[in-house]
Formats: sequence, C-alpha cells, structure tokens
Amino acid sequence: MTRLKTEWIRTIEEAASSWNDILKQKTGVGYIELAACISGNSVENIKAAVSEYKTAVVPVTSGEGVITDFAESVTAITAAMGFNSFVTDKTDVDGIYEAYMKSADIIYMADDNRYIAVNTKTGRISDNNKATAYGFAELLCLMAGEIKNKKTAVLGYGIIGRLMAEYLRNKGAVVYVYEQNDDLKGKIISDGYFCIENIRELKQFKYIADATNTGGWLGSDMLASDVLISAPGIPLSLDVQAAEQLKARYIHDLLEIGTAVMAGMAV
Ligand code: 2YJ
Repeated sequence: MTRLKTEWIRTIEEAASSWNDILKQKTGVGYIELAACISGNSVENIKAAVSEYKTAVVPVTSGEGVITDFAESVTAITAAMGFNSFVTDKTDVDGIYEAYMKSADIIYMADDNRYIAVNTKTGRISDNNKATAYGFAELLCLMAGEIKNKKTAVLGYGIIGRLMAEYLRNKGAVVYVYEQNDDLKGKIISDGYFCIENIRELKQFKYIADATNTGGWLGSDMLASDVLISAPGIPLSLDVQAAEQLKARYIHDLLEIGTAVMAGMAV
C-alpha cells in the first residue's frame, strides 16, 4: 500500500474544486454524483447531507506519523463537495474527542494501514480501499459508455485490483487481470477471471483499470490508441510522455475520488 507523500499531495488543497469540474467534463459526474452512485444514495440525499453535516479530519500520529497536508487535503475535498469541514487541533484519541465535542457528523482518519470515515450519528463506516476501487471502476464504466460484454483489463491483483475486478464483473465486463506475481495467478483463475500472460497483450484492450503501484512503466507504445484508463494506482503507471499524450483518455488522482466516495458511503 502506497504511503502518500507531502510533495505529491501539496496541490490538492487548491485544486480539489477544479478536479471536480474536470471529472465532470471527462465522465459526466463529479464528487457528489459519484458518491451518490456508489453508496446507493440519491443525489438529493447526498446534497442534503452536504448542507447539514459537519466533517472533521483527525490527524493520526501512530506508525509513520502525520503526513503534512494530508488532513488539510481531505478537508479541502469534503469542502469542495460543500460540507462544512475542519481539521481537529488535537491528534489521535484527543482529536476524536474534539471532533465529537464539536458535533462532527463524519470523522475522517487514517493510519498506515487504513483510511476510514465514521458517521458519528449512525455508526456507519466507510473504507478508502473500497471507496477508491468502486469509484474509479465506475468512472471507467462511465468513460466507456457501456462496459457490458467489453474486454476490460485490470492491472494488479492486490486489494484495489480485486475490488475493481469484482465491480467491473458485476457491471458485465469481461475481466482480464495482469499480475506480475505468479503466485496470484491461481487465485485470479479461481476467482473466475482471465489472465493476461504477457503485457504485450495489453495493446488489445480499450478499457483499463490500473491498480498497480510502480510508477512510470507504461508507455503509449504498449497501449491501444483509443485506450481509456481509470488509474487509482499510485504512483501513476503512465510514463511522462504517455501521460501527456493520453491526457484526455485517463483518470488518475491521489485522494480526491476515494475521499468523496467515502463521504457518500458514510452518509
Ligand atoms: O494523519 C495522518 O496525517 C497520517 N496518519 C495519514 C496516513 C495516511 N495513510 C496512508 O497513506 C496509508 N498508506 C493508508 C492509506 C489507505 C488508502 N487505501
């Protein structure tokens, strides 16, 4: 699991709102519509929550400690959705106490293993892995227009890759998985997916869900010219040239989509 770095997330605070606009241009949905879709809430329900709920982010010092700008970035994303959002002054348990005392409805917090949002009123909890995987998988479906019966590649069969494969299969996609770790191939097959044996086969795929976490290994010569990529994997797999060339054809972010969907799943 990739640990976020301050230098990667530095721009999220100022760009959270414009990324919402770009997402809408690319897929037809923004944070709120995607949060509604994945959580099974109506857009009206999410909008009502946004206008009523306070969200708090508690910095967590355990393990590798606080990531400078992490809590502020999460706050900026929920604020871009319209929530009344704040970072607690205190950290850890004292921060959770502060969030309750300030009547936060949803509390976000992350340690090295898990990033969650807890609804203090209903007890509902959402997990970033699921929110991110389902959010990005749905965005691939939206970019595709119709994913049913379409050959779709999932790169990486870790936590996020598995959740994306499951989501895409439920949407009717024919899922092929590329995974470098040979020990996982048996699992891919027994889970009911096809294996991409050689990365050269990737060129045949128009639809790609990329959940790998080695940056810069994917060049445009390895991809179909009309490829559409939804890429929650961090760092981005596309090399610098491919990222520039395919700008209009891929979606990637570090925190925004997952965080927005988490809000929906905690409402
Ligand atoms: O509060 C803080 O600033 C830190 N404790 C945040 C830690 C963020 N955690 C991570 O980046 C981990 N890799 C877990 C993320 C899970 C996302 N799927």
